[in-house]
Amino acid sequence: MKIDFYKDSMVLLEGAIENVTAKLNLIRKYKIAQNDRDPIEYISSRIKSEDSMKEKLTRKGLEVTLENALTKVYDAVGMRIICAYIDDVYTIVDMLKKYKDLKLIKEKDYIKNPKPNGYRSYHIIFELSLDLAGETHPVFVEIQIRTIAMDFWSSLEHQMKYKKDIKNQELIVEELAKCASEIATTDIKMQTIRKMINKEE
Ligand code: 0O2
Repeated sequence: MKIDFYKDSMVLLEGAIENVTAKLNLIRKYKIAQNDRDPIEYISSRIKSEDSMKEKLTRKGLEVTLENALTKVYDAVGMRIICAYIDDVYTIVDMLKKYKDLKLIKEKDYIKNPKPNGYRSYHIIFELSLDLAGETHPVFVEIQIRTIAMDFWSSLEHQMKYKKDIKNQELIVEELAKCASEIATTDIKMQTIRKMINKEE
């Protein structure tokens, strides 16, 4: 039997995405109004699928309940913000942290501290309080912020998770690690060139 994890909470999960998207659009407009660059290339969002949520709760040894899905796991709502440059990633992080109604729960800087496989991204989890029908509901939102190049790498690397019996897995892991490091170097070079062109700093 398929369990409807989210039930009536779907409206809150969708509301959280709309709320954070509105904040991000405001940041973009503010930066442009300041004669600065738009720091965001694009935003994507998803509500974790029921199957994926069920698998995650089970993997974490938690009972498969709506309560646990919404309070013990923080990525029922996931958002991804893709930036052109590394400094844009940190601009977004700083600006999001200024919102008083976003409570910082957890953050991980996998750009300064990449994972051993080469994964780079900034992860941040906020708790947002949404008022609905006279009640206040906490909703967690997991936000991943990274560059276009880091996202390109991450999409290909993520495919390995779902492919069984890959031939030459060791070689692929090694090659991906090399690509991650080349991408990191290129991201820094591109940012330096942009600063030179625009005579920044
Ligand atoms: P999916 O299918 O993308 O949703 P958590 O597992 O979230 O409870 P953890 O380990 O603290 O706890 O989370 P972390 O490190 O912040 O990673 C959460 C998400 O980041 C993952 O979600 C992936 O989307 C992404 N991620 C983390 N590490 C890697 C990596 O090495 N490669 C790629 N491609 N993505 C990564 P899920 O739920 O694991 O998967």
